[in-house]
Amino acid sequence: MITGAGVSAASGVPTFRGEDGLWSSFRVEDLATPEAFARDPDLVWKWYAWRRELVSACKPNRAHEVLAAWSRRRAPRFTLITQNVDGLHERAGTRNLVRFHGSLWELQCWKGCAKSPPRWREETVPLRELPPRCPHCRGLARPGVVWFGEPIDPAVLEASLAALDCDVFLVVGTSGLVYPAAGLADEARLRGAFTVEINPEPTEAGDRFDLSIQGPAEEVLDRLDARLADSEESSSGSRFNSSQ
Ligand code: BJW
Repeated sequence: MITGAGVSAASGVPTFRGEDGLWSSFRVEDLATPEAFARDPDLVWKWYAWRRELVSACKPNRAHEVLAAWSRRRAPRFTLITQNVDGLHERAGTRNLVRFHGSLWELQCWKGCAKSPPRWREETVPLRELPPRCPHCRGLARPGVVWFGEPIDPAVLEASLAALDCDVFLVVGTSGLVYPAAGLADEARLRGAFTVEINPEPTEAGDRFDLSIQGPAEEVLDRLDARLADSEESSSGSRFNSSQ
């Protein structure tokens, strides 16, 4: 399955597109491209520092909780590919998580110096220095996220493609406009998965899914979880009865 910003909307994390989305107040080209960072790292870091503070005050909602519970016990080959960088799936305890667009809570050396690891965790809020520095070369550090025009980490892409060989592929809370993430559901369907979209609004990708469930993720997933629990209960009940 894949999730997008809509999964965190009920936690108070703004989505990107739409009326109240981040891109209605900020220009992508000024903030979420390597060119923007090269031009004005202070501005880009102010925006990321603000988002880190905002997210650190948010908690996982029912959608994160249900998916975390499924990852722990319900589906044997469960993989959650998330486009979200907020860390709320991790905080809910999700297993087998693939972070497609990186994390707000990781940094990288902007120059990719030989001594620094590709990414390191930095969860201090507020950051001790702004813009933060690479601890190895003292050059600029950058947020460990994937900006427009940047490739997806090959290991992340490989893990994501492996997860597409599945029976059911859920697409939850994403506008499906950003590639290559948006193409994953199509590929899963080509490989034989039943694809299901969960979103309160119709999306451009909507007619490419086998089923679209219109509603907020935190409500739809809660209802699905309750249904699955009911059907598990009745099937274990019938097994018990038949062996009497
Ligand atoms: C609810 C809800 C509730 C509300 N419950 N739902 C043409 C074709 C193919 C590709 C391209 C193309 N033209 C340009 C490209 C490339 C570009 C791209 O896709 N652009 C499109 C905009 C056209 N892609 C890239 O650049 C990617 N890289 C790439 O292609 O590399 C190629 C390459 C190869 C080799 C060398 C070099 C390059 C990288 C994309 C990176 C995206 N990065 C961002 C920022 C991450 C960091 C950060 O957060 O700061 O990722 S942009 C932003 O969009 C973020 C998100 O992960 C991503 C997707 O957004 P998402 O999650 O779908 O959010 P929204 O806001 O769009 O939608 C929210 C949805 O929730 C809505 O539908 C609501 O209705 C719903 N919702 N409440 C459920 N309660």
